[in-house]
Amino acid sequence: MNLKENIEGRLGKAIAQAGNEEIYYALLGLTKDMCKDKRANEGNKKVYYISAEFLIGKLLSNNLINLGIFGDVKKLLEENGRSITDIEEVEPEPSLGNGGLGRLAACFMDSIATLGLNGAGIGLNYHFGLFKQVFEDYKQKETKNPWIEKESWLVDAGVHFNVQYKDFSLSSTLYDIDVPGYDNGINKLHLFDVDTLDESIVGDGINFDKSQIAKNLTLFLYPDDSDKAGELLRIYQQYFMVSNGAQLILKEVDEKGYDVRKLYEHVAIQINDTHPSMVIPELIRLLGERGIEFDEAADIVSKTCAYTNHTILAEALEKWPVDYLEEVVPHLMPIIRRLDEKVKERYSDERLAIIDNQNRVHMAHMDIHYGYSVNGVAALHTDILKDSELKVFYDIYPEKFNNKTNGITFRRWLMHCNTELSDYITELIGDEWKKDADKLEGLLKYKDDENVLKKMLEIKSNNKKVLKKYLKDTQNIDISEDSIFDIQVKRLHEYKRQQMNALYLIYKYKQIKAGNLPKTPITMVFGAKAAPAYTLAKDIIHLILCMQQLIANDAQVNPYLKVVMVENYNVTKAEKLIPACDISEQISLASKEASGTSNMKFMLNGAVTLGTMDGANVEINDLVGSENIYIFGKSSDEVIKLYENNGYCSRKYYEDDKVIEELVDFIIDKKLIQIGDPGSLGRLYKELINKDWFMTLLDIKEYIDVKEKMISEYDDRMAWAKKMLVNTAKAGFFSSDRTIAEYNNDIWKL
Ligand code: 26Q
Repeated sequence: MNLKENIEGRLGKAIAQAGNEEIYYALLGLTKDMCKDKRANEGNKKVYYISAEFLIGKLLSNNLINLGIFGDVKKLLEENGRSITDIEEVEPEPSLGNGGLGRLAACFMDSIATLGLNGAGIGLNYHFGLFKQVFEDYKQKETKNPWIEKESWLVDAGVHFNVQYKDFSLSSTLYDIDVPGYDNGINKLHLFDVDTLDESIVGDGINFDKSQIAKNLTLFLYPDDSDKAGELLRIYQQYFMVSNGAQLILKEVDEKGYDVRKLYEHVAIQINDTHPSMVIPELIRLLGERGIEFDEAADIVSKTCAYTNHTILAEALEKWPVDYLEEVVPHLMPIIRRLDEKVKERYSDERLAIIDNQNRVHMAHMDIHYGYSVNGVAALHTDILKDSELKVFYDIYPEKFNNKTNGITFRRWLMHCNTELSDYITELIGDEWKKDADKLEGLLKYKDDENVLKKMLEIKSNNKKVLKKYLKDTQNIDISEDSIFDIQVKRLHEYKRQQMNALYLIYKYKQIKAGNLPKTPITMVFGAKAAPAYTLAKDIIHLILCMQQLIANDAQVNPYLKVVMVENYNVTKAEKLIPACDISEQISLASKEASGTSNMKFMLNGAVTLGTMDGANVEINDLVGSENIYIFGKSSDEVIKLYENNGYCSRKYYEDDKVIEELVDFIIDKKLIQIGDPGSLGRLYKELINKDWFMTLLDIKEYIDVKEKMISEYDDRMAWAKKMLVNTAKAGFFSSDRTIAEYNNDIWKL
């Protein structure tokens, strides 16, 4: 049967006669059936990637690409007067992640399958996801983000487990999502759900009774943990994820007839940050139930589990009070205590303890002692872990530490989101780059070819037009494709310094008011969700939204400067924003951004980075060379020293520099107070002067200078296009296929 007959058979009518929804569901069915028929990736050893987040994005187009029929489907739809873009609109985006860590897990799923490796993801099936962000009164409000429909990618696997808590147990159902590799076999993403979930307990916004665990367990990712009930709920969730995961792994090992005493010969478990760390004591417990002595069980598990660290922010490293664990998972505590005792028998240094002297369990410490690999996610990040943050561990286990610089899947982040550039690259250098990303370097031979450079600019301009229409349709905002698109999209956090970008915005606004007009107009785009209980992050969003309003209503300024804060930034929006970007904002305080991955996506799509020497920016800088990137700010060494000797005082910067003072003061200028909330703006103003923990004022002057230089150099269009080309050409290193090959060679050894 040909494609047309297949689809029309599912529709029961001609494609031309069907609605977009009908076509979407027909293609969903077709794709799922094709996955069913395809070979599964297999092998003697399997990796399980356990993660609280899998930010997978919409799946239809990517699955069609990986199955090799995207082009045919697109063409067939066009022949029948339909467009794949309209069909894509119908698909809801699963909201199973927050930011980089979750999107990385999704890219890794794609690459593991694409390399034909035997692997699976293990996570939770949150019905309302993280939350949906809406703007009201220039503030972020949260609502639930339902995404599961009757027909979806989820397939009931018919697998059920019991998970035991202190006074009750919960039963689970496993839902699977197929992950087709690009021109390779199929893997599975396993998402566990609790059978007793009750969606109706969610009232207005995202509030629900946090004590009703059986009903609330898989409602939300990262439910509010600002009180004890919230923290307990997070432990309930984490244990549900790892207990189901561990039971599934042992079930598969049994089915294959492997010896669990040799678990590590058949299984590698990658622990994605500390959220799944309880898998270690849980596996030891389950091996104990099978009659394996504690020491041997601990040894087996230690040879099976590997840990990835994604942050050096102390506050994000999980430490659970012993009392809380006793309340939720008392059967794990004797195991954790014994693991801690064994550590303390060998090492007297308090900093190495699993249970500290305040009776808190350090999840990362458990991972490092009882895992066989510890990796950071960019070269600089791993160095900082070794030299400072985890130095005491590196001193005793140097052989466990390794770096795995993050990557992104080029299927989604170029072939799918930027078809025109992708096709043009193929026209120039052939399509080997799709399987061997380093081949992109072949583009370098065109770096002085005017026709090629012009074409690059034309494609960028086309992508800007697409984004322009999208923003008009979705947020009723007008922007110009002839302006510079300057974009910062990522989780909202002080260390990422969206507030510094907002201060630049104030600077530019004041410049224009004073008659210093930019030669080319500038469009500044922000996209970010703030954690619901993170007040300052919400204050920063408020400032940006107030500036957006102020500028939109100022006829003197808005021909030259526009601000767009994209509502509910997610993967789908990223796919529209990234191909249209000129300036990629990667401005975290050096030493704080473990890697960043949007920096890689922007680079691949021909944006030029404006950044600090932080995370993977350092590696981007090394690859493209200083003429193709704009770097500013203090180095990580300098910043680390400032923290060590309390050497930063923001007030001094504020008081000693007129320009800085004027920018900060504008946050509480009456023009903004009239639009926004004086309480929120005042709080941010005071914070910047009195604390500014992430040193915004330290780098702001240099940031402004370098950004101004960058904007002026944009006008030399040919020189700029060359930078674009070099960035794309050098992005091959950041393919997640490379990252996964390294994980496999160095850690998993499948
Ligand atoms: C911790 C405790 C309590 C509640 C929540 C959390 C929590 C939740 C999410 C801590 C961390 C996260 C997410 C972290 C994250 O996304 N990290 C990013 O990981 C990317 C992939 O490695 C890196 O590129 C980014 O630099 C890093 O910020």
